[in-house]
Amino acid sequence: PAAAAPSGTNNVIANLFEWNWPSVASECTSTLGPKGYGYVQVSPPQEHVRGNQWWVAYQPVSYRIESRKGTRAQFSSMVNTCHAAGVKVIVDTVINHMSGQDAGGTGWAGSSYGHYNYPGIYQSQDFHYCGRPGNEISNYNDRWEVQNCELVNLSDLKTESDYVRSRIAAYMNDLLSLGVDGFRLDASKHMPAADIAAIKSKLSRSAYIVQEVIYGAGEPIGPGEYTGNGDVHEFRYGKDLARMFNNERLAYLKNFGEAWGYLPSGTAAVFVDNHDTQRDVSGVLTYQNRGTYALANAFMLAWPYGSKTVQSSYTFSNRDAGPPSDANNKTRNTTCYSGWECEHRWQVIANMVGFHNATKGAAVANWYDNGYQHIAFSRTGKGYLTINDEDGAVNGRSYYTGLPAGRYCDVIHGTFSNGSCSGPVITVDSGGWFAANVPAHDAIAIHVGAKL
Ligand code: LM2
Ligand code: CA
Repeated sequence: PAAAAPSGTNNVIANLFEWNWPSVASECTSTLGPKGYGYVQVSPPQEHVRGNQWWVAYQPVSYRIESRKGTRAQFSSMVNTCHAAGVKVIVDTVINHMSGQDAGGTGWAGSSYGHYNYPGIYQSQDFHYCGRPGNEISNYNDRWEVQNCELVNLSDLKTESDYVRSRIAAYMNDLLSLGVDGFRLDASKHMPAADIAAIKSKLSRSAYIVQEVIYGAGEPIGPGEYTGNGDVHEFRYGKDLARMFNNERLAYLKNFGEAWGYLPSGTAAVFVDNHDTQRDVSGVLTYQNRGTYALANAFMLAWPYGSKTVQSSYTFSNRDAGPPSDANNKTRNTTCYSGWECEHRWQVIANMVGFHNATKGAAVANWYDNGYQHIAFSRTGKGYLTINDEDGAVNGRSYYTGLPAGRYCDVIHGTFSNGSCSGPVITVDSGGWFAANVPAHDAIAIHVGAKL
């Protein structure tokens, strides 16, 4: 398949959900680049309907790059700044549909629109009218309906038409001209894979593609049929990982990945949560789970399956609420930990990005589990992680790492920089063993990129 996992050694994606462009730019320089993130995923940049909710961004009214997140000039400058920091940019791209209000109105940047009328872009003949009640998708067991009816009333583009495909490709080519490196294709399940392939063939150059196809048991449209176009999100991953932490056993993670019926690792894109699952899927681990969430991300970043995205969020109690700084519908800068959760900066998560980069390509070896919530494994010759999610500490145990002898920074509890470690140091002996105590619901991680 034409799939391409994000390239480069540093290929963890940080999804800075709802961050404005100037804030993304400064985060690339201050944190994402230095911590080893290879990509930032940004919210949809096109003009959208007005409103305070986060989801206005998922209702395009034109393809002008003018939105609550910032202007075209700010977007362009952000891409350049991130590139200078060694961080590539993936854009959340909304191409299945336009807006959802029946009434129409004026968009964020002043464009007027109707439900099936976007002057100069699309007219009524460019949309599907599926003829089912309210033109709405209701039966996910009906392939045709899922791709030709409307998702929550959003006017559904005729992606089989060459004009529509060309118009979408023109938008994506405009983004490519500004230097973007990849696209998250929103609502991919609602477009036939062949339509996405046709749009992709009109792009001016190659780009990373990750398609959002939510797995649903027994549904006719599955994530596997999209892998010819690029990566596909493996939604089972975050749900199953949460279930292991919440109700079952970490010991079962021994063969986590393809053996669980998932997509092939090379085309799978995974996360603990994303902006939708953190709101709408019960049981999924999110920032609200604090330490457990950090451990789940540590596991994801240490375990070689799929390409990984770290979600970065803001606190919410109402699922529709926009981000804190945007309460007055203004574009203000993001300030971490003041309503913005900034999970990508949490010590455990940010340091495990370094673990991921240092262990890339090394096979899992030396798996250990106690049958329940205490697990450990190495990435051959490069790193070692043990997670103790038992309710009690595990004391006085030795761990076989197979790592070169030496002194390693425990990157769960400390940060390695300029050759020193701000936390505990783990000593691996000449036989490849270390001894340490692991508190309840805690972990130890060491790798060759953080060796003293
Ligand atoms: C996606 N992937 O396929 C996004 O990840 C998801 O966040 C989007 O839904 C959805 N598809 C459409 O792009 C969000 C949000 C919805 C919201 C839509 C459109 O989860 O709640 O729908 O964006 O903004 C809202 C209202 C809904 C209303 C609709 C149209 O909640 O009740 O439908 O607007 O006015 C009548
Ligand atoms: Ca569609």
